[in-house]
Amino acid sequence: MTDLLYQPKPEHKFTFGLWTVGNVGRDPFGEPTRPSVSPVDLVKMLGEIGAYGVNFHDNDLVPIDATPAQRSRIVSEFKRALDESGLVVPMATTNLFADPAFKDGAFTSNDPRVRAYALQKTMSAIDLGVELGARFHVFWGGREGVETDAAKDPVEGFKRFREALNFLCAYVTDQGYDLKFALEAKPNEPRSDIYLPTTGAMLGFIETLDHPEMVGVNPEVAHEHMAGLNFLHVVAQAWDAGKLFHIDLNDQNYARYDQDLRFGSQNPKAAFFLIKFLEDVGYDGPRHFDAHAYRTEDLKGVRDFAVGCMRTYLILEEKARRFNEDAEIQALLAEINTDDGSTASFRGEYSSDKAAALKSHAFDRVGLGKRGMGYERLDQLVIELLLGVR
Ligand code: GCO
Ligand code: MN
Ligand code: MN
Repeated sequence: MTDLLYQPKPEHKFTFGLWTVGNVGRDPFGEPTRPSVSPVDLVKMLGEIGAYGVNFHDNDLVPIDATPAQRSRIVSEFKRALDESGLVVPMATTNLFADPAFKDGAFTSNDPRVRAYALQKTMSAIDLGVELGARFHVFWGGREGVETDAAKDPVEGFKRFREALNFLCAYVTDQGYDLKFALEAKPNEPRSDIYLPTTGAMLGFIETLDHPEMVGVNPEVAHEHMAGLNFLHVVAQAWDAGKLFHIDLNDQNYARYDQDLRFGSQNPKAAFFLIKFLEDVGYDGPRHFDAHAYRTEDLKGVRDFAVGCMRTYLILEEKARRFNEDAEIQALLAEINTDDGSTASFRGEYSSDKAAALKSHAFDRVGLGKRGMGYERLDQLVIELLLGVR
């Protein structure tokens, strides 16, 4: 019964990257603990568990040194697998971090040949994504940063990144592609410091581009938690700016290395408010899980991990519905937001009369300070809802 209720289906728009369910369990201290699975088999598995789509970096699908003939064989096999499983490709991205050529960054590398190669590689990755139906291209600049500020002037870094994005926006327009860019911020890992470290920084940067309307953000839970931020607030700002093009869902202990934990497994309360927000505002983009199974898991554990991400989303969605329908919670919220009407004439547009009236209004400051807000009771109701006794 419960299983049927939280059964992931394509209509839920759950997506996974090839690199997430394909993660082999390598870490900086140890070799892979799982066999590598082909993109075709990963697609098959995702279809079986009810996912909607699959995303990839260019080289998750086509090896960096593949010949044109190999590329076309791989792409047609992949297309067949997509057709058979009913999966779509909503997003693609470029691997601009794995190859040693990118050790000093891609678009911001100090070597102009690397910067040109990064543009070339990204144009090809865009072509590949579009060929498979992608509507978004994500830019995660994992190596666009430094270990030492002696190496680069950050303003020069922003300028190079801006030039690259302007060039690529123009390329997309020139090709007639229906494609948008989503910038993904991360404060560190693999570089000591990555430029434009938060989604907020990206939102500011986007407005300096030639075509800001083509560019939005792809915020990731773990990345903002690594920066010590409240992810809901980050997402809300992106949404408010009309820039929430895509989202990377996972989980992360605030004070640790980049963990990529199963969605909702570390901070279920924060995950609840996030899902409540996405559902309340009507976000209709893909729900992409950018996480991976614990290194302790075999392939069965990878499947458990992927199903777990989706089930937790659906369970939290159900909790959000119950929050919205809970009479006690809603009455409390109404009470908290009560308006005695005494300040109505001060609201809205500025006028000098309004300003003068407001300046001379007598407020009961001491009385205002005495009011209890009732948030303890409200939050306890949320906790009881989440813990399943409500
Ligand atoms: C990370 C990032 C990546 C990106 C991916 C898509 O921490 O490694 O989250 O997984 O999301 O490269 O651009
Ligand atoms: Mn990440
Ligand atoms: Mn990510």
